[in-house]
Amino acid sequence: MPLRFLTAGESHGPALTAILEGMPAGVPLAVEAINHELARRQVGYGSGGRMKIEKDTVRLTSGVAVGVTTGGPIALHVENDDWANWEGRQVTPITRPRPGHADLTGGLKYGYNDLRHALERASARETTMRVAMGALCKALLEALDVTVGGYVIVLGPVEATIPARPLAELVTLAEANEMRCPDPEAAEAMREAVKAIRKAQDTLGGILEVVAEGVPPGLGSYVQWDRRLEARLALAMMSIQAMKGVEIGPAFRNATLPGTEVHDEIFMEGGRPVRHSNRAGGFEGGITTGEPVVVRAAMKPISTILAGLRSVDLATQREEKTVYERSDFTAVHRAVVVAEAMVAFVLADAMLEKLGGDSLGEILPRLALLHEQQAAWLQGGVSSEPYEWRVP
Ligand code: EPS
Repeated sequence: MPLRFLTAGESHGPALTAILEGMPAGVPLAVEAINHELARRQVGYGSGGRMKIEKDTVRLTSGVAVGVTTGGPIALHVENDDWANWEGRQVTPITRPRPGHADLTGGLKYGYNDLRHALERASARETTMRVAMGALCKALLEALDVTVGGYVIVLGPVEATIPARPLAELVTLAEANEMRCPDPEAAEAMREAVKAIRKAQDTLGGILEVVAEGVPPGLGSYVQWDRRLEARLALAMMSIQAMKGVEIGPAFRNATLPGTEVHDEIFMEGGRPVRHSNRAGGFEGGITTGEPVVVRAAMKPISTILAGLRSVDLATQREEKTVYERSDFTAVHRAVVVAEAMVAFVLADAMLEKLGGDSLGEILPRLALLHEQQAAWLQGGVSSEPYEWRVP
């Protein structure tokens, strides 16, 4: 795996850290672009009080010089502004695990005497660093003509109708409202649903979609289970806090239809094979087809619930309702930015694996050559001449 990253930090600790290793040299990088992504992750109707405290901005301390990457590990640092409210504070231990959160499983696993330690690291605060890291991957992808964008398609009971438009237009539509949904009518209904759920002291989940355009055919492989790029995308999506389901394209709907209505037929146009549909979500045999990559993820409702849920107090051994400190009512719109970052990471990694190279200058001609070779193969790489099958 050419690219890898680690994050560190607690939700209410002093700061968050990430290291991205394997980025080639010579990739233009603007701190403003990273901060722009961080700011996108912070907005969405139905956020709790924490987002009013934080103003996430990144400090790059390694791997970048004079606006371009050096090829060295890139270290990223974001301060938690909320730390000022926690440092030296007398904290009440959390003794009633919230159903759906990592409180009970974390406690059982690590033997904490305060369940707070589980939430500190399990918290989606960590996704700040995924987004900062993902902005670096997006910069590499941009240089390779790959665009990644996302939006909300379902929020609680509201399902959007996504217009058949290019990704850039869908993203512009989505970014124009607080629900990050490209269907303005559905966005309004989603907003109302969040308003109602807030009043009911409850929470909502939903489904988001991330699309990548410009991905060349031939990334990933069927030859080994862990080289199927779809599988790597699924891992990346499922690694995001609160995600409980993933599909490539409309996979779950495809499962209900006959094959003739699912598979994307191939036509010859302008001397090359083309598709008129992309129900495969950009993959066949674990390999990219050259059509847009489409990944969807289902997010469960936030598990910190104002009305409380039935649980047990592990200090008294009695059944009690959970205690509410502070949280979001929904975070699907904000999770879109995190999902984009993870898709960007997987695709940047797959591009580097396919193309190799230590600098952008080395990689760009390899990408041009890949396109040339694929075009040449389509024109004469396959022969109808019979031959004798042997295993030497
Ligand atoms: C989170 C709980 C909330 C969210 C947090 C994730 O934080 P707090 O407990 O401080 O109110 O705001 O998300 C973020 C801080 C963030 O940056 O997205 C949780 O328990 O997972």
